[in-house]
Amino acid sequence: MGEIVSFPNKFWWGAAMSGPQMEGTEDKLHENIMDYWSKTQIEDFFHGVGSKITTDFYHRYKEDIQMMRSIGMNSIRTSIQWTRLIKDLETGEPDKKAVEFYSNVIKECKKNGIELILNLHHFDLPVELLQKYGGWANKHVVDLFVKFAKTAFRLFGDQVKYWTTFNEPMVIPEAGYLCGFHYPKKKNEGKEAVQIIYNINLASAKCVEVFHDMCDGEIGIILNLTPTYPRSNEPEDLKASKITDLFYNRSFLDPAVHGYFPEELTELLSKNHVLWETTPAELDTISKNTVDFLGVNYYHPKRVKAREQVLEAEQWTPEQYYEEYEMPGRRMNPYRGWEIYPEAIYDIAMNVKENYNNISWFISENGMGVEGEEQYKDSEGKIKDDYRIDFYKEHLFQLSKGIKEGSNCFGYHAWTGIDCWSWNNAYKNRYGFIGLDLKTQKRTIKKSGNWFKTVSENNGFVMEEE
Ligand code: BGP
Repeated sequence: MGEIVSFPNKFWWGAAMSGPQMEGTEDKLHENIMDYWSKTQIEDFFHGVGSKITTDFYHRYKEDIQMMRSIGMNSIRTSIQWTRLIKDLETGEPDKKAVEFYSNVIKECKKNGIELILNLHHFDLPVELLQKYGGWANKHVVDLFVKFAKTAFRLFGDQVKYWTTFNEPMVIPEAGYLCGFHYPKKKNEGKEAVQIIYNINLASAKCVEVFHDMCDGEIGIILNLTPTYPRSNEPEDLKASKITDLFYNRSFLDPAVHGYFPEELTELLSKNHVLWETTPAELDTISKNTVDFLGVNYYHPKRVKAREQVLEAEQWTPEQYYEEYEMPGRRMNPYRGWEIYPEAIYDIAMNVKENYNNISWFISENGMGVEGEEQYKDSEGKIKDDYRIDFYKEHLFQLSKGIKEGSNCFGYHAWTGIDCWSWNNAYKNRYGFIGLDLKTQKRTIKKSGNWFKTVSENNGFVMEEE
């Protein structure tokens, strides 16, 4: 007999997904940057699969929601696509067909007893706003986003209780403006990245403000908190780790929960002449409109060391303070190239408890993408993904430890329910509890899906001893 790993009453068991990765583009009046990128540079995408059809949730949402319910989910998150809901991006006027689609999704969740969490932005800026205004670097785009949010709240705010403003906002400047792996694929554009961080924080706070004026529910933000660990306790490594944490985690976490940016961060940016443009009125909005709850996406830690060589870059970039550190003996998921380190979930739980007012929070994404899962199919076509079950058990074990020590966590959402499209990896790595045959769109529950049902029903599981 092993250890019983249990969770609080009414715990959310479910999964996250997003509009751009699930729906397909049919009937959309606008393209987001991911649609545009995959249309114009399809060679960037694994096996040339773009966003056109993806998992066809636009047509199959009923079957999909029922299937997710059948494997024990009591809650799911998806996103409303700005490029689908809004007909006129300048006024925020909605499109009729889109309203019907999202109303139907909400209804189907209700019918199945599923708590639906609606997110407003999942990397899916309308490409026109990038081309016309320079995207998130421009505060006019912030105002247009708030118009979209208002439309969504007006239409669905009385039917959906839990909302989130952004999914992993840090990925927008990091992947799009510093590292160049998401569209618009810019590199080392430090100043622009910094302004984007600020503008998105402002957009999120403005949405929180209008939400509370218009609706009775709760609104949060989903952050990819990537705990940062230094190579050693030497002062240079500690400094590298501190700056990395300030920039990649705390630049969103502190304003979202405390209502202000960390002083050490603004000092550093200011010293380097890259501090964002701001006004006292905007800072006031940020300080008065903190989130009601927090979603935390966790996949892997970030290990860093002090730079061994000076970084030659034309512009300021946070990378000049650290280098990635490959810890000897680290466990890897070779398909995604991410380290597996479940203990970080416990560290996140303690950090939220001790430094962020023990705000109520949930794991909003956690998962393991694996390539070539067909090789694990049994004779009936079921994928025996024991590696995924082990991955989840280890992470849940750490989470339960944090909860036992008082961290205010109310749920666990995996990434993801049904295999879905990914940003340039397309369908390479599969994450779902439910497998997808891309040719036929047939869905088949994996072994992990059946396992998840038992975990949800028992509100826990037994962790066998090694
Ligand atoms: C998160 C995103 C998801 C999802 C997931 C898996 O960062 O919020 O949208 O894609 O990561 O990552 P990937 O698809 O890159 O393998």
